[in-house]
Amino acid sequence: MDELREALGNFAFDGELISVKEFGSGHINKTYIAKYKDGENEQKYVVQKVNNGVFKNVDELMSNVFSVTSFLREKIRENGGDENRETLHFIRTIDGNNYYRCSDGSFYRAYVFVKDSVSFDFAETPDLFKSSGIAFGRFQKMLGDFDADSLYETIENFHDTRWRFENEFLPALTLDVKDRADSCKDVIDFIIQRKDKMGILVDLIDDNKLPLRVTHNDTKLNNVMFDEKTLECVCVIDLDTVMPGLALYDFGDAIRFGANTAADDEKDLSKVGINLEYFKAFAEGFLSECGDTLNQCEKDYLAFSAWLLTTELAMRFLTDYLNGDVYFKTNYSEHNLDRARNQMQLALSMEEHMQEMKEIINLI
Ligand code: ADP
Ligand code: GN1
Ligand code: MG
Repeated sequence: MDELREALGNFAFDGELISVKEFGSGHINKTYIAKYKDGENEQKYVVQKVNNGVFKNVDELMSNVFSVTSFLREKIRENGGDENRETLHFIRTIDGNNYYRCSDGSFYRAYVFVKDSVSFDFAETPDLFKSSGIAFGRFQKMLGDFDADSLYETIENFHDTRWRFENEFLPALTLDVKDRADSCKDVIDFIIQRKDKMGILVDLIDDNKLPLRVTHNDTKLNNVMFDEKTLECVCVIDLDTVMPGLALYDFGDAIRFGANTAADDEKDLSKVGINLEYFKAFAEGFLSECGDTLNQCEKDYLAFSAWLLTTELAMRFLTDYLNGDVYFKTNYSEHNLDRARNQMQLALSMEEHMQEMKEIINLI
């Protein structure tokens, strides 16, 4: 808490601090809401401790998010939108830096809380999920002419599933530092049996069939803020992994989170599966914004990408479980294994319904 107080004192916030509390359900950073009072006005700020184990180079990370948000602000203004609400608004430190380094070496950053907005861990209606599809599709479209070469790769090979298999999963399995491999043979076998399909998208990039674009890469439903009254999408947040990637990564990752019939750590696997109504709703929203910029190969692999990103995350959760839970935040010792099994079950359900998923896309 001392470091948090130290950080708060070093940002250029208006007014006096009234309260600060932990917030949100992200798996990576530690997020706080700080309320300030300036005369009659109350202002909420989001303050985050950046996970420096995950994001090794905070200068490069913050350079990316500042340049992307500056670019978006300009675009939103040109389109007649409200740039203070429709993209993240970062607060600099008193010294003018884009993050603060505490005396204990931890890193903090701050932004204005998107006014009158809420985020969701679960889409109660297909319409809400469709709206997140609009947000991510629009995000991608707006960044269509952003200079991809100016971005750093904040996490290397982030969605290179084959690279993760060879360089993360297999070494974790071989070392098995916590002696956990025997307890998760089902998921290990599931992953190994699907090894050959993991390289399909990266091979299509190498063959120049799939173009690299500036993409979000972490398109969970709770990375979109919605207007608390109208429930329309307002703003895409969590820009830490914005880097060159595939439109398919954004599509697939959003589906695996939002079109699961259960939460992504539900242990009762009979509740887990692909919700085709939600799949359709998201696809309609996403494609209504960026569909005309996608080439035929991208369209052909939309359904597959949902399967791939689900399988990739099953493997990432399993890898973290084998490594002793060093990457994702966990609430209990089997949490990562439960998540891995959940994603495995979802991927199996998608395998069963792949033809229907493809037909849904073809009819949009
Ligand atoms: P993580 O990388 O850990 O997922 P996020 O940046 O997604 O962290 O933030 C976690 C949660 O905090 C979000 O899901 C959202 O509910 C809330 N949040 C983050 N930034 C803002 C913001 N600018 N305005 C309002 N809420 C926010
Ligand atoms: C992490 O930060 P958050 O919770 O939005 C992760 C994603 C995973 C997701 C799984 C930088 O996202 O890649 O899909 O957890 N982000 C990073 O829930 O690894
Ligand atoms: Mg997040």
